[in-house]
Amino acid sequence: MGHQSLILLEHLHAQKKTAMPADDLTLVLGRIALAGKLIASQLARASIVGGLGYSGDTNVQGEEQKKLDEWSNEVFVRLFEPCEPVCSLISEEMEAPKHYERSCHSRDHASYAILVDPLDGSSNTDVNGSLGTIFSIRKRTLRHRRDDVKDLLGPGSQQVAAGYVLYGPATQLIYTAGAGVDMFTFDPQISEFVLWKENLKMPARGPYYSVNQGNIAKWNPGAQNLVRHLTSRKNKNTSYSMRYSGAFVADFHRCLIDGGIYFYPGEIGADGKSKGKLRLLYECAPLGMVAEQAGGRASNGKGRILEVVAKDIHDREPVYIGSATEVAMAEEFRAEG
Ligand code: FDP
Repeated sequence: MGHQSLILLEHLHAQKKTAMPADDLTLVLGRIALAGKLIASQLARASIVGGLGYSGDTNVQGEEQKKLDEWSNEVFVRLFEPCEPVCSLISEEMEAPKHYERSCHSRDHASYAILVDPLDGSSNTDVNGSLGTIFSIRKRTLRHRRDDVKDLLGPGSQQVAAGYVLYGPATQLIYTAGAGVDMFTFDPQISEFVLWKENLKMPARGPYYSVNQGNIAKWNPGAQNLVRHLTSRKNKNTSYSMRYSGAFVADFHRCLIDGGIYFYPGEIGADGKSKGKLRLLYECAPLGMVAEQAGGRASNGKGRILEVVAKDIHDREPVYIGSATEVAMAEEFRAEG
């Protein structure tokens, strides 16, 4: 078989210093890994089992849902039913949180909420492009009032673990529990996630920027000037290549490995999305935690994403994320306009 690396479960058992007790982390990440395997397999078969296209429904933010969005959400809802450490699940696809029947205070130790974007980059489903799942794990502190989710709106620095699954040519699981970033690749021959890189560090600067430049006319002047700078070709510090996949997870993953910046700025104008498009709790904050744990940065253009407090579970936030050099550059341009 030729495997010398640890599989996910062995790696989790060997963990010592994490922000979440090892037993709880093992149970929750085990469920996420299982969801990742199921979603990867469904993505591979969707075109031959009628699983592509729109479902006819819209989500809470008024976006048309793909059949695969709904299917992936259902996978999470079902898989966490028997996962005792998790008492609440918040998803991009559901208007209201799902609280499982067990109560949050029945355990001797902490209970958690999982916040998830089950299928990120869903415009890629029908064209066999890369997609992802993003997850964030937070401790529940209002344990006697599980319907009140105020305790989950605090800054992203309160996350105890976060990460994503990337569905590309390979399926990979990347997570942090506050002690560095570890990466696993799914090996279909043994149906396990196998450790690929431990304590990964993001390059301090990189050659790429990722943004939907088709929207440039709608952005704030700071973001427009940032792109002018990145493409001005005056010297090697202003000569970047653009890569944009249409999936935040895939573009962030490139930054993590090769360095660079992904951004989704706020828009100006009466009908503009002043906070951009990405959701704070289940997109920006979790990938922000991964970025910081890998030595990178995540900003809303003005300051650290992990310090932003949400008003509502579905809040959006502008995001500039990736290598420290390029994120600092983005903040400088944003400060000017
Ligand atoms: P999608 O709506 O297709 O799920 O999460 C939002 C997101 O994808 C990101 O993954 C992606 O980077 C971005 O939106 C794409 O939006 P644009 O089409 O506006 O570029």
